[in-house]
Amino acid sequence: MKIVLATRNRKKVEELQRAALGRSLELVTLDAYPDCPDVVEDGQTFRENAIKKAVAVARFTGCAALADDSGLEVEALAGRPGVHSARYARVGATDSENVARLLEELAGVEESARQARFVCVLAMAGPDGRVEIFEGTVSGRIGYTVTGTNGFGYDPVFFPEGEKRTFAEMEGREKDAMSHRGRALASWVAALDRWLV
Ligand code: ITT
Repeated sequence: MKIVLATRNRKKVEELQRAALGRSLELVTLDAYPDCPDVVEDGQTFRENAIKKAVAVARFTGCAALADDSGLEVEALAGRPGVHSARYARVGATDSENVARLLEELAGVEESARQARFVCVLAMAGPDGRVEIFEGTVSGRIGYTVTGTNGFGYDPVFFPEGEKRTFAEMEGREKDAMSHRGRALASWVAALDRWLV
């Protein structure tokens, strides 16, 4: 079965591809569709944005499409950056700019108040307009400094609950086993039978 990965984030692509390893799926990236228009992510929720991205790509390509909308919700910031995680510091921000802004906003916030969670919403859309949603979350806390070089985004400041290492200090597979995306992808894999034609 051919599925187009409806994301321009290469690190997400790596994580999505790992979940599909060993399964008879042909995962294609948007590199194969250079004219596919960018989707404006103006939804108020991860779910809205994920559906918008998946449906647009399925329509454009005529294939099933899998989109991922995800982000970090920090308790002390009333759930921010949330759906704005990718553009927290500014539109087009780099990961380090976003992380720097987060650490600045949390300066002086004590350890017990640094709880956060990552959320991942996957939307699978068919060219016929059918959509299915899969969600995953992981709780943890935000550290005080950047630690580790693996992963992407806020990984170097996120300690999953019960762990002494950030996601950026873990190998990809270790992160997958406990991450928001890993959990959403496990439900997606379990539902794939429903999509096979
Ligand atoms: P696409 O929309 O093209 O998929 P994007 O990076 O813009 O790519 P989002 O709008 O879903 O994707 O924003 C997700 C942001 O949330 C991402 O850029 C990171 O800053 C953060 N994020 C999501 N998952 C993460 C993870 O596993 N580790 C660290 N940060 C993550």
